[in-house]
Amino acid sequence: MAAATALLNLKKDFPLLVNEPTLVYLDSASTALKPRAVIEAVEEYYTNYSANVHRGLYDLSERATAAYEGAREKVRTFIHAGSSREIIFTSGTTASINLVALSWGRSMLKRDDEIILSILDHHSNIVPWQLLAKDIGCKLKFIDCDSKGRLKLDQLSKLLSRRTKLIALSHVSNALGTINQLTTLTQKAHAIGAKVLIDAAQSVPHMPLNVEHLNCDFLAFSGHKLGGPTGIGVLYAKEELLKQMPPVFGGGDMIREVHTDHSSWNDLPWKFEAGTPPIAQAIGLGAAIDYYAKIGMSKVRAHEHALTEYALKKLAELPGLTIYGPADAAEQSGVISFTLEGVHPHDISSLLNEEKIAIRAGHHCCMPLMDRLKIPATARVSFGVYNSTEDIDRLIEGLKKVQKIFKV
Ligand code: 7TS
Repeated sequence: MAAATALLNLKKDFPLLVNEPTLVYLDSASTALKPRAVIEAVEEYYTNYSANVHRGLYDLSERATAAYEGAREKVRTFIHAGSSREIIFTSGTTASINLVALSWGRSMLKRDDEIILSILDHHSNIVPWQLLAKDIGCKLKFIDCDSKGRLKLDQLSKLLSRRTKLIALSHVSNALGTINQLTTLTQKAHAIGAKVLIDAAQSVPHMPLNVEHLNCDFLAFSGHKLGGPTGIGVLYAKEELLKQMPPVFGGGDMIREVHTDHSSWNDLPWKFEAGTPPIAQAIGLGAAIDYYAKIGMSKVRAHEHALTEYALKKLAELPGLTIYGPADAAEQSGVISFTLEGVHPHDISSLLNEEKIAIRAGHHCCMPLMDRLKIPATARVSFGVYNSTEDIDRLIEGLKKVQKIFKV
């Protein structure tokens, strides 16, 4: 039985669940539901002070600027960065990783330099590096995982070489939920002068995170997976790196001076934020951070750990069900991937949908991992602060119905 004391009771904070009380939403790894406070913060901006930022010398614009920059400060505090100059607003994890590849990658790497990724990674942390590799001739290497989806970190010493310039990998696997232990990896990378990029899309929303303790050079995440709006994300990078990196997009706001034959760049972080930024989205992300910070990320993790433990136990009781991933709540975030013998994952998802249960089925944007596991797809449930053990009981009942229909 799950540690009941750890469980939160927060459905009432989420208008979508209040309006749809019979819905069981188990797809938070795709995107998280939005708490009322986020929706209200966005509405407040559009209703009462929807001016542009950094340019108007009038009250409304100053208010918008203060709210936008205030959101940056909330992000800084939330991930424990040393300075708000290290927090760049982007449109999401994908954009953040691409920014590093296009700016740092193109300016700092040369032909035959090496980048180490992992087989667990999302396409967003593979394809930008493939594009870079094609562009400049650098090489990609992959850390493998074992049959339980744990990274084989002992391979690192073989993979690292004097040509290694970057290790980029996910903190938590979106497909299997594995929590990757990164401290030793970061130390080893730094010992040979390589940088470390952490794709924290699936960790920032689910556990306490401190970039100074992680000692990473870059870290990327998306606002929408943390209950914020879509269209906003964050790139954290160490200030000394951002100072050396050229801008990727040119335009308004990112310049200090523009002449017909040359331009100079604005201070950090604005050097990397060309054009009108996603103002409402940043303000909404700030409200999401307030919401999660008030709960406390240790409590969020404890809640999701309890749900994962409960779900792993219940799922293991179903005949013909195979779990991919560690199948140990201590080693995984609130993501569980599985298959049911004799039923395609897409059929599981469609039939559960008829029971008003939303889960994801497919390759989860992790085709190399699916190839490695020799499966085309899995069914995946993923939890958020609003889920309950009743949701998992409904899932189990739904899966029993699926088995009945397929006579397995
Ligand atoms: N990295 C990881 C680890 C992810 O899980 C995702 C999205 C991304 C990067 C990309 O984030 P985006 O906000 O830029 O799109 N993961 C998922 C998922 O698991 N299901 O839908 C999206």
